[in-house]
Amino acid sequence: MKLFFSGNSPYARRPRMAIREAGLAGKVEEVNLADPKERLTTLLQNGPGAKVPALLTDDGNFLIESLIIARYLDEASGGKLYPKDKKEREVALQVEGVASLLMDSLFHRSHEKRRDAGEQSPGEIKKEAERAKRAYDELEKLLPKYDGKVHMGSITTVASLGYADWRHADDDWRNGRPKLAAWFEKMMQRPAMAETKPIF
Ligand SMILES: N[C@@H](CCC(=O)N[C@@H](CS)C(=O)NCC(=O)O)C(=O)O
Repeated sequence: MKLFFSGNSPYARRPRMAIREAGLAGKVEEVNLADPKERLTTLLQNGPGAKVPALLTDDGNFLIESLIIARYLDEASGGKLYPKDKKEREVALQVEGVASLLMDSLFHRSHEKRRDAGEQSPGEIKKEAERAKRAYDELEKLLPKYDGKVHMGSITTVASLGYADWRHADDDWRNGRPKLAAWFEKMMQRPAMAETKPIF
């Protein structure tokens, strides 16, 4: 398998951490499409999206969308990325949903903030900032349910919070959320998280 990614993409970091945590590192070649031109050409040769991450399977199928790729990697690893227990699996999905919501919201706001001043929508920026705040609060509240677990819920949470540190440092998400802050520092000790940390 080949995983196409680019530097600090939080969407690509999600499968990159998953590959390491699921013991698939020897089976997946990671291809860093650092050059924007090369990235566009390579991705468009294989599909319509031109976004990372994308996974080329051993059978030659080109999978896009990080949630689909996570599902595929879970199957490829014999189910290492979600708990087997039904109740715990539900919690993993609940956390993954909130962390995905946060990632989309942070990403959208970051793009909006980088548009020319005349093109920005202050209303959109405010709406997404409020949504992100609610998601940070929910991840703090849910923490007792996923503390100490490594699954796609906790992996996606690390990807989203790491992206917040890079693009939305002003959110100061640790402030008032001490359990989430301590949990994040602990998770960052894991090789899968440390090796894929955004560089900024
Ligand atoms: N919904 C997609 C989002 C992926 C995405 O937006 N990736 C960004 C990098 S973080 C990208 O490749 N953007 C290129 C573009 O918008 O042309 C997923 O979950 O994989």
